[in-house]
Amino acid sequence: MTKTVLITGATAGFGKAMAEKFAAAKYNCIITGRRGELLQQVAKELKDSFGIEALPLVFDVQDKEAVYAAIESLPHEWKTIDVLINNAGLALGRDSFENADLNDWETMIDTNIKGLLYVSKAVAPLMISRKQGHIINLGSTAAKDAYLAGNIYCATKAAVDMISKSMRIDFLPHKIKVTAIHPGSAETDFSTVRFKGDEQKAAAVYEGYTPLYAEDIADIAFYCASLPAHVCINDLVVTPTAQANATTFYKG
Ligand code: NDP
Ligand code: 8X3
Repeated sequence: MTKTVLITGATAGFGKAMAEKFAAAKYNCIITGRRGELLQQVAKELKDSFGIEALPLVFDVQDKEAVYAAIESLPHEWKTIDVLINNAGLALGRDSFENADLNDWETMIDTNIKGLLYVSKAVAPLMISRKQGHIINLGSTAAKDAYLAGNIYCATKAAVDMISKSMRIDFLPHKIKVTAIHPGSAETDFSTVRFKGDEQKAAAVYEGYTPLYAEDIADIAFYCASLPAHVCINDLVVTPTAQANATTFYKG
């Protein structure tokens, strides 16, 4: 039977690569993001390239009502979501605690924590009623260790780590798998967003070593989702070979 994956933040980066990976394996894809035109374009590419069904849903994960309205509006045949990938997220700024912008902090908290909770709360009943499902949350090496001027981004990802652990316990009776994937440095739009469009600063993050690419994370997410029903990867940390943990790199 055809399976369905819902991927948040599929207009770029990991989310787009994951949509392509799952579509290539003939999953039907519900893809979300705020940039409607881009999302429509991704949906068209998925349908044209892989011959699957793709449903674009435009909403901001920070907007609780919009999240619920979008999930409730799903046509019946799209409600059998086998895999939910909570990927939408961002870092804003790289400033020390005393200099950081409160608005940046609030956006990261509202997106990375509250957005993930809204989507999960809206989708979980659909999985619970079927007694099956898999939720994959995107954490980060920043969840495992704080780094200089990473403060609230690290805190939001540590929250994703703990939310994943608690989901795994609470969803046990419902046979829902929960996997947290924690990537290290990956070259996507992430740093351009973090540095608010400063491409030079963004490019400098990836200089002197080979970072991860979006396709690496897509392969890993697909592998986690493809294991037999009795096997669940709980927590997976993946870094470039040149990165040992959140703070230690070998460059040059
Ligand atoms: P990108 O910036 O390339 O992509 C982020 C995606 O999230 C976009 O599709 C964007 O879509 C979506 N998004 C952001 N904010 C919102 C929002 N408020 N509502 C809906 N969608 C939103 O980044 P990555 O692919 O690198 O990041 C994906 C996830 O992986 C994030 O959670 C990030 O924290 C995490 N991560 C990234 C790492 C990296 O080094 N790149 C490493 C570890 C974790 P749109 O703008 O259209 O809304
Ligand atoms: C993104 C990777 O190292 O910028 O989560 O925190 S890092």
